[in-house]
Amino acid sequence: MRTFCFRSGGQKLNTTQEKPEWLVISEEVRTALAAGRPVVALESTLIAHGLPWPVNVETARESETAVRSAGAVPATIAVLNGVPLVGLSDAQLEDLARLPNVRKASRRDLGAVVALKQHAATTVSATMTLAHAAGIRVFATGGLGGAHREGEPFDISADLAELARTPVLVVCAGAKSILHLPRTLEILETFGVPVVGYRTDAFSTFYVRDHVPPLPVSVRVESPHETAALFAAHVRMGGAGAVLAQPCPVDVAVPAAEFDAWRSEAEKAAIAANVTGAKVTPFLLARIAELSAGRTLAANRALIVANARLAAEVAGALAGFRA
Ligand code: PSU
Ligand code: MN
Repeated sequence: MRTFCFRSGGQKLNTTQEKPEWLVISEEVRTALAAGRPVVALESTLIAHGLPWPVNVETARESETAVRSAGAVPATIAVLNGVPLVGLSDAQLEDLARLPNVRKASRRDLGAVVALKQHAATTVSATMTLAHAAGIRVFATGGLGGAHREGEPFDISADLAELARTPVLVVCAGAKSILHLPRTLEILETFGVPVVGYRTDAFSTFYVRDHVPPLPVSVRVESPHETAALFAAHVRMGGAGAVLAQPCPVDVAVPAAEFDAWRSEAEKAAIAANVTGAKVTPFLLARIAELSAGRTLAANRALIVANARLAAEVAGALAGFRA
């Protein structure tokens, strides 16, 4: 059997068959992968922890629809009853959006939630791990995790470490504007992760489009085809993850000055409430959504869907770069 290998850190991705037996891939996703058709992974932490009901399930469904309209198959990823699933059904997606006590799992938690038969929403890091195991190369989310500004200085998202080791292209609106963005970019450079600006020279900063000063991307591309060529070359030469950063849709983006006031207020509230660890990001996002009277929620939703659409276009272009 002919196999196509994408090497990274000693890992080998076999994009024909032989999926690991511990992973459950939906029929539709399996068929698409076997036929070499484009598939886009979607994460579940933004459903369970990043957005409130019912915006969460609506956003998840809109993202899946956007992927399909652009000619790819969506594969929303989560762990239910200890089973890692690639390609949730609509009922599973709704369960995940409604369940109150779903664990937020990054890469380090995957073994635990499987062994203990728990439900878990997967962050960027855990979703990349499972997408890669399934043979999916493109993944869409809202904003990356990164280095936080306040609190514990070593609170640096596992998303960054995952990008260093797993060959998946993460399509996002850059990193969350609640983060220390220059530090986040420095860490990505240290880890050898290309930060690709989609039709922009400035790194995207989630809800905000006018970050001052503009932060540099490592390279700019103009099309899905250029993105696919870049990512294929990166992986062929032993690279792992890459970031494709697209700015938030202009009609819903929030001005930096307004955002900064909400952010610092939310940070103070997090410190006062002693919020640490994995709870920091969901807490800040929820508080900022309240302070902005829902404006950041609308922006978050729109940017997630826009990223899903772009990811589908890139996955289509990447289908032409197999070997
Ligand atoms: N994008 C969003 N909302 C989110 C996230 C991404 O629009 O809630 C999630 C992703 O799952 C990402 C996580 O991995 O936030 C980062 O969490 P932490 O800072 O704890 O690593
Ligand atoms: Mn963290």
